[in-house]
Amino acid sequence: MNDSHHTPPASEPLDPKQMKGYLAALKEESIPNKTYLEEMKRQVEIGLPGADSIGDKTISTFSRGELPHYAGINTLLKLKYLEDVREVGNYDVAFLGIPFDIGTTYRSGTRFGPQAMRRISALYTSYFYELGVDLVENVRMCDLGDVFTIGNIEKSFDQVSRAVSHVYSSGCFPFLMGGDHSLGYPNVRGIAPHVDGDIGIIHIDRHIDIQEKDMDERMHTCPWFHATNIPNAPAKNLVQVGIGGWQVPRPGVKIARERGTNIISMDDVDDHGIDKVAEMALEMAWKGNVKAVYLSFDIDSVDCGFVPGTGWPEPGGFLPREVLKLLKLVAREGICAMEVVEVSPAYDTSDITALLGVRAMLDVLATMVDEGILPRKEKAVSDAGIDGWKGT
Ligand SMILES: [Mn+2]
Repeated sequence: MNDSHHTPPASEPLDPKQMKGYLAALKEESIPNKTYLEEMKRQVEIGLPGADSIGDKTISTFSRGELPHYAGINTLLKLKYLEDVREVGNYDVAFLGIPFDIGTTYRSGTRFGPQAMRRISALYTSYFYELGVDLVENVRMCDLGDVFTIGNIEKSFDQVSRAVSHVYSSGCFPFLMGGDHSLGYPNVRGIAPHVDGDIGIIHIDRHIDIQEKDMDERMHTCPWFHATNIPNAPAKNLVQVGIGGWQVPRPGVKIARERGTNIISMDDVDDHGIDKVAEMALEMAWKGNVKAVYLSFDIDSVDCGFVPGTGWPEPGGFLPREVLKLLKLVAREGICAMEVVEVSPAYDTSDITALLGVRAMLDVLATMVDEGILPRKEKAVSDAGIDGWKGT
């Protein structure tokens, strides 16, 4: 018999009972549904019992909750709209819109990003299959509405830092829905003064976003120059992942080099894979006296074929599945806040860009719930509250 033609030994057959898909189905049984049942009851109370001809008695006459997914008024995940922001400390997690796009340098429209994410979030439930987490059973969440931004970059930055500072110092975890990427600066400025130590930044993007000014203003090409001027946000703890292509301005590259930020390009991701890159990014972001890591997710870090709804689309970025994995690996170590920026619905197709923005936030949230990081056990260190950011 000719050895070169022998059939290789069959690999071990996979055990269906050890597949993650099967194990996740088992885990579902152990998730409580107390909040869900209470909520169904409440909906029938306030929405009135349904018509006699309807057999399912959880159906109300007026739609007042998750169902039908095509009905209702869309806050994020149809969560409670928290009108009185003074109550935000009663919640573990707040989704806050920042409708701001005058920092854009090409296509505008990200001021409608928060609305687009809220609208498409209606098709999600609060249960995440893979992790076996049902958010409503574990964390108190609200939609805090939007920051009042105006047609002036610097004054809007002040409004944004004030709002973010208020949410963060209340002990509530902020998900910040942009808006353009210039928001990275006022967002970090609202949080950094409340951190007892340094703050690291993991910045996922195709663009380097660290020049001082662009067309004489602090545009969306500039957030990290100004954020890393904050005394406890050192550039050595800024990690920029996914950078590359033809839209990386040389003035920004010069600053990144001078300040010694950590740059992991898409080629590096290709060479080393998501797990290794996540490990490196976490190590660099948390190095030294860092007590909190801020996560900045620019939707345009994903290949433009998946995210048409953005201002500076660039081919060759992450696949959605890759970036979701990266985000979850970062979230597993705990972050202090997350922003999703550059969703621009006017250029979107079937809401897919906004949908990925929502997905990114919810995957990060579910991961932190699964890890026991949320609900947060302690409030921010500084009680300085809404004007705490003025300390820097
Ligand atoms: Mn970008």
